[in-house]
Amino acid sequence: MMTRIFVTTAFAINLAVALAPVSASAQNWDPPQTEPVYRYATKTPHNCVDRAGFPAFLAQARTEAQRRGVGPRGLAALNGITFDESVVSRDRGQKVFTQTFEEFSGRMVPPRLGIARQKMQQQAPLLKRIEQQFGVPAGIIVAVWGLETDFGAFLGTFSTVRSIATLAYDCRRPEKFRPELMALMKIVDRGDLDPATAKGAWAGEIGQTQFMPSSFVNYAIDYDRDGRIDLVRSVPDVLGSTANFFKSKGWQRGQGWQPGQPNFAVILEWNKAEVYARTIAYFAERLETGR
Ligand SMILES: [Ca+2]
Repeated sequence: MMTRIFVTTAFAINLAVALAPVSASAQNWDPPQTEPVYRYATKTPHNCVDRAGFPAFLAQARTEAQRRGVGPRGLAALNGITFDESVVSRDRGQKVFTQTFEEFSGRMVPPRLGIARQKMQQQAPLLKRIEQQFGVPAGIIVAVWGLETDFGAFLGTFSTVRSIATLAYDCRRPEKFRPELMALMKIVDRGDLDPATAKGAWAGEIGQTQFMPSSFVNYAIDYDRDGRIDLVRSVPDVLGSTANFFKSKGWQRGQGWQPGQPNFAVILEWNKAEVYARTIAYFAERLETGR
């Protein structure tokens, strides 16, 4: 959902806080009440935290997680984790998104339409059940699935635990990623993610529709009822969880989702970049109308 190229907030806002003091020692492990304004990626020094302090930070994170009820399996997720410089490089390299809707949708949608239509057919019974239960049209779910990971084909190669731990320690967005680290340890603890094999995008998104750990905890569901939530391998869990996210964020059954219609605001909850949200809406419309 929080697709890597869209993580930065608006250019003007970022510039305004480019000189804000760095508070790498912030100790808040709870999600911020309001969306923080982050330091502008390319203006934040790469080496703004002391790498030597990373093991102590991990120890602190374990203590905090234990205090929150995370058991041995979750705590062990941080064993042997090292700071990932390549994650910081990716973070600092984030450019402000400048493509227009026409450019972006033109690049993303036509090459995926054929396989998306196949997926609509292959998964028709599941998608129908999801639409009945959650009120979210199949086209929306399949559009998101295609845009995020090409229907599960490309999940990414970064260690999820290492990425999240690195960003939680780094100076730019600790207020976002420390709560994500707590959520991730919880997911591992309950057996829904294997830390040794969990791989994904550089910013720690999980599974076929790229849930951040906090969204995983709040919205992911065991839709195939096998006793665990698997957003990496179980298509029913992936699609059901994605629909549950949209429903939980206020999706109105039977209402439109184009800009200006009630459900467009819900698509923006998935990704607040307007061009991306409009592309989901457009892709879904193509799939729903068959045109
Ligand atoms: Ca399951």
